[in-house]
Amino acid sequence: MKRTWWKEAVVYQVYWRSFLDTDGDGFGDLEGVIQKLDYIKELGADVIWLNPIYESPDLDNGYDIADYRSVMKKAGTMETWEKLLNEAHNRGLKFIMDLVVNHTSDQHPWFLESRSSKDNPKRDWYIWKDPAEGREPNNWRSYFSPSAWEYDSHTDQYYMHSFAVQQPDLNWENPEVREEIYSMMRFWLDKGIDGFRMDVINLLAKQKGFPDAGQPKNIDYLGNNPGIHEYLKEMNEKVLRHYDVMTVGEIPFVTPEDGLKYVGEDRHELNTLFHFQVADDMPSWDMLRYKEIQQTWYEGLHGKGWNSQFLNNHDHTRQVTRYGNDRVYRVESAKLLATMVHTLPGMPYIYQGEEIGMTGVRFETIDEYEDIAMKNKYGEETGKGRDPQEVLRELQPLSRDNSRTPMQWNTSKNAGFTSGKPWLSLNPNYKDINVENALNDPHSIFYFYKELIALRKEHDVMVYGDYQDLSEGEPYLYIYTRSLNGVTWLIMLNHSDEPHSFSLPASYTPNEDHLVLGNYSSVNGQNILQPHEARIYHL
Ligand code: TEU
Repeated sequence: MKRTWWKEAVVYQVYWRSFLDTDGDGFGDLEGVIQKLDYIKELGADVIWLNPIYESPDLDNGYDIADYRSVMKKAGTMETWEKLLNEAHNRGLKFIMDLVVNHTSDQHPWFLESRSSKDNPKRDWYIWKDPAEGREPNNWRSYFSPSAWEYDSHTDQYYMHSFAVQQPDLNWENPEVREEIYSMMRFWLDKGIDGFRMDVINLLAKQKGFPDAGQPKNIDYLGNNPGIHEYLKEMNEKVLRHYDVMTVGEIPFVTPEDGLKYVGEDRHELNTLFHFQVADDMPSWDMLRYKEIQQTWYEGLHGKGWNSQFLNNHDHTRQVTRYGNDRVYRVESAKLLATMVHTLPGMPYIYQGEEIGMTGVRFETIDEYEDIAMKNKYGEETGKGRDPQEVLRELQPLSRDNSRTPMQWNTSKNAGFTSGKPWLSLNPNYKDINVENALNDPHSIFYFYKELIALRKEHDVMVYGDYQDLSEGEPYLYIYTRSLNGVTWLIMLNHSDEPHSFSLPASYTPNEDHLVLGNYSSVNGQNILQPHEARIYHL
């Protein structure tokens, strides 16, 4: 496939509010990101993805935007943002921003106007419907609440919201809305950013006629509806293709077949995507399902479009806790998961703290949590009369706060994250797990990531190589090759707490001298993989 800079890149996601606080308000800030750019550079990442920094009431941590063209106070000022962009570019780092255009905050002036009267010129900028026999227009659920509709007594109509009540959906059918969004995108692109991560971008088009859903609990009716590709093609034509930038679409509920429609190189829509088959189908590790997902996406996109690889982000519990073993084999298993993500086909994403093996949390009471998705669900379930403790226990493992606790820099108070009161409690394990320790230990997870990233820079096979799974049906071992122009790499992973042996056809038997990277200091028997052992060979 055609070479491009972004295909070869490793992205580091900065959840700025939990990164580094420099003014003592308990929230990370843009100045904090500037101070840690050298750290990101040291790791070797190429691109920074910054979560939303726009003016916002901040009910959904910045995903409820009240002004697309200004910076929220907690984060800093436009001046600091510009300094951050410059400083990143000075270090050769690319910089992409979150684009959240399925919905705004209910405090956005557009929505305030829209709700003010039925004949307001902005009425049609959002999705308003009459009650159906005195009730919601249909039975759709939203992500964060039992109904996707909120009644507004002022005009006796409902508005639609795919997420919280405070996040009304924009009406993309309205050309004025689209032009306004395109102009806002140019505003940031003209400042010199290198692309966008596009929040739930496949939700923009709504089902025509807003019919009741057969299974109102499965909310996939919110996405991938007719019209979505016309919007994305228009966005590409009017905005994106005029800049040398990358785009990664957040695309829930998508199969490889439909995924190709978003990222096919001949389609001129997006460059790459996040699909959620792993996150949605695998509450915990499931080797067979994972291989199947990799296989079908590889076949679906091979030679035609580009994938992304990630196991966690600010919405999903930290990977070593959810998909590894953070109790007995934290270091080994963090390195194994890293090896996998960085050697499978697609762009690897690193979520801040992953590179030191940060783990999920378990707070004792609901009051210690901040995640609006979790809090709403807790209210909904306890409202049905369920036992609050039981509901809490049920929601803890996948609460979004698992990955949002502040970055653990050192052993000092609040892990060096803030001198004030942190907006979300720290994980108490910061005395052991922190950046300072990682940088002082040549065998740390951090340096393992650094090596993986450095290898990608030298070996095209990691980026462009063909993929072949040699371990289909095998429940613990994952063994596969990547091959390009006569070079073949063999990746061997034992995703389990027990040693496992394997046998490979002679042509795949590795020569011990050809070990490129491994997470155990010595190879213990050529045909046995230790618990959570990962090896990369050059055949
Ligand atoms: O998340 C959308 C979202 O909830 C999905 O990505 C979900 O994780 C996926 O479908 C798997 O089930 C985005 C943001 O990342 C999130 O933080 C926001 O709260 C949300 O959009 C609303 O803007």
